[in-house]
Amino acid sequence: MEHLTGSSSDTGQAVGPRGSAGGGFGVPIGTSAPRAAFSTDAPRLSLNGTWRFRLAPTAAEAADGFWAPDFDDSGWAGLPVPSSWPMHGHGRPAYTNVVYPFPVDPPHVPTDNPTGDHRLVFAVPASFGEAASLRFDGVDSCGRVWLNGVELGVTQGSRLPAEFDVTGVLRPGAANVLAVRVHQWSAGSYLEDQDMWWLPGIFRDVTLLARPAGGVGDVFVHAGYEPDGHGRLRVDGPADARVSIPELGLDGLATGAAHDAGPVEPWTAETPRLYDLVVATATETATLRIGFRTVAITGGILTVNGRRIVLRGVNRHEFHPELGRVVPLDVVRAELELMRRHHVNAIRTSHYPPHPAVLDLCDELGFWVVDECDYETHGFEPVGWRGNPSDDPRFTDACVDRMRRMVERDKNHPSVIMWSLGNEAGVGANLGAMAGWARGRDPGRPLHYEGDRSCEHVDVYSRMYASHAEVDAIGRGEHHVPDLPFILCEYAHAMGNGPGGLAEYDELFDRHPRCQGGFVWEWLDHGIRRPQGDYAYGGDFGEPLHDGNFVIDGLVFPDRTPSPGLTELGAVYAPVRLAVEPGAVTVRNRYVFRSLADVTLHWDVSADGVVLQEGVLQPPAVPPGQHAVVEVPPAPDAPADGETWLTVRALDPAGLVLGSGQALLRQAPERQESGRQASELAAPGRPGAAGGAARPGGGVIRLGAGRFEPVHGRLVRLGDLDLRGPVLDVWRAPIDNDRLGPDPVAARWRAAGLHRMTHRLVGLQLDGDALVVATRVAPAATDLGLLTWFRWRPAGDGLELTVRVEPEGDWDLPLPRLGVHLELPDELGDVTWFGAGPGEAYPDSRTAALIGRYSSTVDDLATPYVYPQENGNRADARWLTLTAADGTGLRVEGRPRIDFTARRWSTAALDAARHRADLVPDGRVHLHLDHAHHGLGSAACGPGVLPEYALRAAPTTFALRLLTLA
Ligand code: IPT
Repeated sequence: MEHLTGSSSDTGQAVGPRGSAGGGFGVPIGTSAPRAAFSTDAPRLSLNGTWRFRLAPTAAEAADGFWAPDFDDSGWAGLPVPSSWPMHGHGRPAYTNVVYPFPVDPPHVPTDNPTGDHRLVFAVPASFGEAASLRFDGVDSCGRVWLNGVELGVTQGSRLPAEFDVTGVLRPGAANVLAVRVHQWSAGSYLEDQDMWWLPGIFRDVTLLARPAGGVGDVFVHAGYEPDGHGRLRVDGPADARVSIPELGLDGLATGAAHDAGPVEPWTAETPRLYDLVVATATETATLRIGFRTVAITGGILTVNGRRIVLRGVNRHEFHPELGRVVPLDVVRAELELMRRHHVNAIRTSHYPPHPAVLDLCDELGFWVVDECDYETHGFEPVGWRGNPSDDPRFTDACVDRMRRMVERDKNHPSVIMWSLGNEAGVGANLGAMAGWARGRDPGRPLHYEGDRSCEHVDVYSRMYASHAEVDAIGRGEHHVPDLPFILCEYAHAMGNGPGGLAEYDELFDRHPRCQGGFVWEWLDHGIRRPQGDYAYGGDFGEPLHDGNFVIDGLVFPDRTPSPGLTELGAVYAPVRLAVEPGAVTVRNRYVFRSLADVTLHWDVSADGVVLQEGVLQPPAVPPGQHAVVEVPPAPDAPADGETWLTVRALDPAGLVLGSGQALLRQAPERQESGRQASELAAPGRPGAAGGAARPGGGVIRLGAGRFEPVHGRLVRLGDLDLRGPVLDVWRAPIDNDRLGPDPVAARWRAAGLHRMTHRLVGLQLDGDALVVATRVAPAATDLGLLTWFRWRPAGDGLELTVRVEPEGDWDLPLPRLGVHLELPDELGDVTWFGAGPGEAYPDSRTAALIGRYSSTVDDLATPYVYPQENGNRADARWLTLTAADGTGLRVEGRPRIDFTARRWSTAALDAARHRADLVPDGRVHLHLDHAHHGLGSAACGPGVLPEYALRAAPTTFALRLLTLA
C-alpha cells in the first residue's frame, strides 16, 4: 500500500505524490500558488453535497485503493460535504483548550489517527473546458486528494484554501471521481492548537473552477482614501487586464499603475460604502466589491482615513451546535447583524481565517476586522515552550505558507485592517519570517500578534485580559511598554454569567487616546446540542483529557440567542451617550465618521412605570466626536403617588436604539417616608437581647396576617398564602467567574461553608406591635457568624420586615449575596415588577437595565446558561408581584428597593446541576429577595470583581413588605 509518510501511519512528514518530499512539516503538497477569493464569469461547479464516507480508526486501516475510479463504495455511508464528521455519528468531538490531546512529540502524531475516506462521483458538462482547478476552502487537518485515480497532492492548514490544478486530469463531459482521505491528525495539528473542539472533516466548500487560459488569475486591489476626499487606486493583476469602476465613471484603467479615482465616499465600519470593481481580460471578467480606505499608525495612534478608531469588538470562532465547524451562510449573516444591533464594530477572527464569505459580509455590514492566521502552538507552553514550532526551522515553511495563504486570500477586503500572525504561539524566528513576508507583500496593513511582549514583529501593542488598572496605567503612559497603539485582543471573558466590568473598560477606551479598544472573549458558546435539548461541553464525549465548560464562554448561547452579557455589551458599546437631566439631555456622538443627522430622540415620562407623556425630538446633526445639549419638555404634573422618570432613547431610522438614558424626576412620596423608616430601623437592639426572651407558647404565633412556627421562627402563612421563610441567604450557585481562575473565590466560600449555613433560633420576642425573631446564621466548623434578626410588624394586609445583619468573626472573604429566601406555591408563575429591567442585572453588569415596569414568568426569568449557575437577578425592584392565573399571590415592596430572583429549583439544586436538563422543578417557587450581590467580574480568565462591586460582610439593615394579593 502507499503510505502518506515515512513510518506507516504517521502523518508527520508528508510525502507528496510520486514521492516528492514536501518543504518541511505541515506544508501542503501539489497545490497552486495562493490567490485572492473573488467571483468571476468563468464556470464553476459546487461539489458540496452528499458524498460517500468511511471512517477508519487509523491511517493504516483506511480503505486500500479507494481512490480508484472503479472502487466499489456502495456499502459506505452517505455524508454531507462540507461537514465535521463527528457531528454525523462518526467518531466523537473532543475539547481541549491549551493542551494537545496527543503527546507533544512533533512532528509525530498517534497511530490511532481517525481517517475519513470521502468519495464523490460527479458529472462535468462538456462546456466546462479542460483548464480547471479544484478548490478546498477548508479541510481539517489534512487531506490527500485524487481525481480520477490521479493523486493531486495533500492539503495542510485546516482553515486555509488549497487549490489543485486539475487541467488534464478533469474529464469534461463525463463522470469524474474525486477521492479525499482526511486524517484527523497531522504535523499541521501542532500548528492548530486553538481553544475549540477538535473536529476533523472537509468542513468548507469544495468547488471546481474553470480557469480559462489568459484569465484573471489573481488580483490585488489597493484602494486608499486621500485627505482630499479622492480615492487612490492601484490594481495588481495580469498586465493585459483592464480595470473599471462603472459607478465612478472609471473604465479601461491599466493594472499595476496608480490612478486617482476622483472624489469617492470612503469605506469605514460605520459607513461601509462599497463599489463594484471589474477586472477583465480577453477570457475572464472578475467582479470585486471594494472600499476606499487608508489604515495608518500616526503618532502611536491607529487611524483609518486619518481618524482615531476604537475597536469595540468581539472574538469570533466558527462553530455551530449541530454542524460543528460548518456554519451556514444565513446563520453567519444573522449573527453579524446581531453584532451590529449590539454595536459591535470589530471582529478578530479568532484564531484562524473564517470562511471567505464571512469577510464579504464584514465588508458589506461594516466591521473592522483583525484577520488572524491559522496558527497556534499553545500546547507547548505546558512543556516550557520546548520544541515550539515558532522557533523550529523545520516549521518555517509551514508558518510562512499559512501567512501567505491568508493574506493572498483576503487581501482585497476593506474590512480587514490588520493581519494577525496567530494566537498563543510563543516567540521565535518563524513569527519574524511570517511578519517579514506579510510586510513585503502588503505594506498597507499593520501587523498584530499578542504572544511576543517585545512587539518585535508587530505594529500594535496587544494584550489579553489586562485589568482595568493596568489598562489605565498603560493609557496614562505609566508602564514601560512599547509606544504603539494599545489594544486588548481579548478581554472580559464572557464565560457563563458575566462578564462584569465592561462599562469600566469602555470608559478607559474613551479616556485614553492610545487605548483603542479590544475584543471581548468571545462571541459564541461552543455547546454541542444533546438529545436532552441542552448542550454538551468538554468531557461529555468521554474525552480522557478535556477542559470542561471552558468552551462555553460566549456572549451568545450556542443557538446564537443573546445572553445577558451581550445585552450589557450592546448598552456599553452604544455609539450615542445620553446624559439625561430634568428638562435637558446631553447627546454625545461616539461615532468617528457619522453625524447624528438621521437620529431621533424618543422620550417619555412615566410614573411607577406607566407612561404619562411621550414625544419625539430631532436633535441637531451632532458631528462625530461632538456633543450637544437638547431641551426635553419639563416634567408634566405627575400624580403625587408615583416615582417619576424621564427616559430618552436615541434611535436610528430603522428603529435601532443607539443609546439611552434616564433621570429621576420625582421620588414617590411613600419612598421618602420609607427612607425615614430605614434609619429608624438601623438602630435596633442587639439580637442577643432577644436571647433570653420567653418564647410565646409552643404553637403557631400570630402577627397581623402572618402565622409563624415557633421552632425556627419562620413565617408559614400570610393571609391565605402558604409560604416558608424568609431565611437569611448568603449563598449563590457559583458562576464560572467564582469557580475558575487562579484563586477562585468559590473555593474560599466552600471552605468557609457558605453553602451549608446553619440557623439557630436565638429568641422570639414581642416588642410592642412587632415580633422580633433573633437568629444566628453560621457555617459549621468555624466561628464566623451572622447575627440576624427579623423584625416583623403588621402592615395593612401584610407584614413589614426589617432585617438586621451583623457579622461576627473575621470575614476576610466577600459574601456571594445578602438577602432572604422564601418558598412559595408553584402556581405563582407570573411576575410583574417596577424596577430595573427587563433583563438580568448584577452590580457590575447593569448598564443595559432601565427603570420601568416589566412582566415575565418564573420560567422566563431564568437565564439558560449552558453550565447551570447563579442567574436571573432583577435589580432594584420597588415592588414586585408573583401571581397565579387567578390573580392571587404575593406582592413584595422594597423599602425602598430590593433585588429579586424567582426560580423553580433551589440554589442547592442549581449548584449541583451540570447541564440544563439536570434542573427539574421541585414543585415550589423559590423567591430570593436580595439586598446586595457580589459582582460578576471576569476571573474565569482575567481580573476579578472590581473592589467597588465586591460584597463585604458588614453590619447591614434592609427592609421590605410582604402583602397578599386576593
Ligand atoms: C486565551 C486564548 O487566546 C483564547 O483562545 C481562549 O482560550 C481564552 O484564553 C480563554 O477562554 S489564552 C489564556 C491562557 C489567557
